[in-house]
Amino acid sequence: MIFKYRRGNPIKTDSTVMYIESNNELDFFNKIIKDKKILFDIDENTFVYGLGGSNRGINKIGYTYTSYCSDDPVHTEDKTSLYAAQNFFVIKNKKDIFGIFIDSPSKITYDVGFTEIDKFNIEIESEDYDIYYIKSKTILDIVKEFRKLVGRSYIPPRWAFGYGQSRWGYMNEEDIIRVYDKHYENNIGLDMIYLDIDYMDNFKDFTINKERFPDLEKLVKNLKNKNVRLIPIIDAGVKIEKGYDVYEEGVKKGYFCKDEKGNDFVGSVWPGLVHFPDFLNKDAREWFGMKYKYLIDKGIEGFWNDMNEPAIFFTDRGIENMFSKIEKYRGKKDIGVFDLWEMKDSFMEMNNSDLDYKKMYHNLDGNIINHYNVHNLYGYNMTRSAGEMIEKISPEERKLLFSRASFIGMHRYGGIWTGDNFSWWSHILLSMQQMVGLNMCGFMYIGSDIGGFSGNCSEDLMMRWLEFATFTPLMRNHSAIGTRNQELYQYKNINKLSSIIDIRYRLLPYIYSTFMKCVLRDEMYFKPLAFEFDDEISIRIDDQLLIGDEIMIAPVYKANQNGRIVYLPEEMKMVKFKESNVLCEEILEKGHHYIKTELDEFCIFIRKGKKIPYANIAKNESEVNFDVFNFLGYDNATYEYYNDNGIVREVSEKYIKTI
Ligand code: MIG
Repeated sequence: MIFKYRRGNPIKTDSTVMYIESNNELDFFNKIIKDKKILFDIDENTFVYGLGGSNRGINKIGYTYTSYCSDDPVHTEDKTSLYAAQNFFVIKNKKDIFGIFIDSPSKITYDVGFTEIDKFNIEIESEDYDIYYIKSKTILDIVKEFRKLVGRSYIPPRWAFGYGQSRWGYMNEEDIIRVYDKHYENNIGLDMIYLDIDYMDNFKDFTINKERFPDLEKLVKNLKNKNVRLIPIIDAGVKIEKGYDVYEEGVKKGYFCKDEKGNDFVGSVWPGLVHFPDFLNKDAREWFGMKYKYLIDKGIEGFWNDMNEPAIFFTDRGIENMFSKIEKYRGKKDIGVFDLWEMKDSFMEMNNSDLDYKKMYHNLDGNIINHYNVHNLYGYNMTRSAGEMIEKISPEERKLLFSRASFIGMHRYGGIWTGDNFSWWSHILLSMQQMVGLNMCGFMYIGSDIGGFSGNCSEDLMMRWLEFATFTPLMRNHSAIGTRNQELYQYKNINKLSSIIDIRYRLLPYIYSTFMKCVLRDEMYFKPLAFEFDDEISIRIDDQLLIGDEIMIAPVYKANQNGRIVYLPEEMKMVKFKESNVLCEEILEKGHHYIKTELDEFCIFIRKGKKIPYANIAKNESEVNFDVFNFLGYDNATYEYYNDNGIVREVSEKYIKTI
């Protein structure tokens, strides 16, 4: 059952696809809502799950989170906002279980037992919002009802479940060809190579640097013949440059965000000075989305949308403010530490500043709206713009699309990656935990930069990271310019690394089939044990995940380990992989086990009475045999197998066969 409470006149977000009549008289709402505040009592038996890809653990209790899409590349434990704003969560305690979805683009703060250990306080900045209260028997049923409310999740082409290699700093055609050749020579599976901002001409969207990529179309074709796709990045900001068509059209048609004087708002990002397309304006959305055709016409079949919080490095205002603060210190001999801090702050305050966001305006259905109030809708609508138009351009075939910033609603148009993580062991765990909240909020095609974006990745970290990422729908190795090269062939034990990729391809029929069933039926791909088992141990486990209905994983995510303790909530069959093959299988009883896994070994645990498809080794998706394979797991089990041609947009039960 879904109930809705409406306060005032909320800005429309298009997050939901179902109309629900509001019922403000409901007792439940009157108990929890006080103006702009919502309050729940919590105790040591309360669990709060959800809030998308927010920071920290699977159970959100113990910290505060702010929904405010933020370009923050340092995901330490103290951070309250990352790139996304996803306002759905489930509360479970001994007496009750329900879901809450706050449909509002406003900044929203969740204080989950942080300030007061027994209170979960929510504060919505805006006066106007919708709140949905979802009541059902289990967490999974609540998630299902919620997902019906917000609509079916985006599905990429099947090849996008292959392995992808990315790095900021592949400068030209030669670099890309080298990446391909090295994977080929070293027998490393590969489906995608990503183009970061360097392929563009001066960081201008929908342009190609002709010196670096003299014939992109040919490069795309050659790689496609080898079953590898090139996936370019698109940034939100449009360079201000006379003669550049995207800029000139946008200005002429009035499709850019405005400043308070009604001029096109100016910020600075990679291309230098830019305007920001007004993605809240439907016409601007159509216009920008159609620009992707330029690259699609060159054979491109997928994109990643970046910088769409939107990130702003600085504006005139920030620069002015900085000079006005530091000017007075010029020539002064006795600068104190507070002075120094003021100077420093005036620099630090420049990027992604609310003071700038508050000077930006949108045109939403003819209403002029301050950006600050709809900030969380920006990245969502950039990806919606691309998703809607790509579907027009290619109605029959799915294309790959994922984004950095997001909001619920965007899950219908694209996937996401979790942004700029670090080459830290703790970020394997963070990534595992983020997957759960994201799935709850409808984001199914998800993954994190494997090996870590910032910092330098060691071979053992890469190995363990891959072992987890073998199971994430988006499996992409990505890193920042200036960091240690972390393509798998850069390390000593290339074979050990590539054999993990081999397992990914052997499991592809399972991973894809599970993904498709979850999208079709509004189920979760990644689940914590607590969503299916209610024993006292299972409900506290936050470093093991169930996948679909058949398996559990318990990745090693710490340095210098040759195994870990794994909890089995019921009897399961452990299958250990090594050197591209099954090393051993063993039925294990319910309870704790120390599972030994050397660096190049990892396990799945198949649930009692289940089996999963297991294909031959392939080096890319097109080599995978989706019709003929073996099984892993329990004899006499059956499996519901989803198998289509990997590209049709239609999703249907008819593609499922019990085998
Ligand atoms: O300011 O395009 O998160 O994946 O490599 C950094 C360069 C801009 C941030 C993205 C990252 C990408 C990088 N971008």
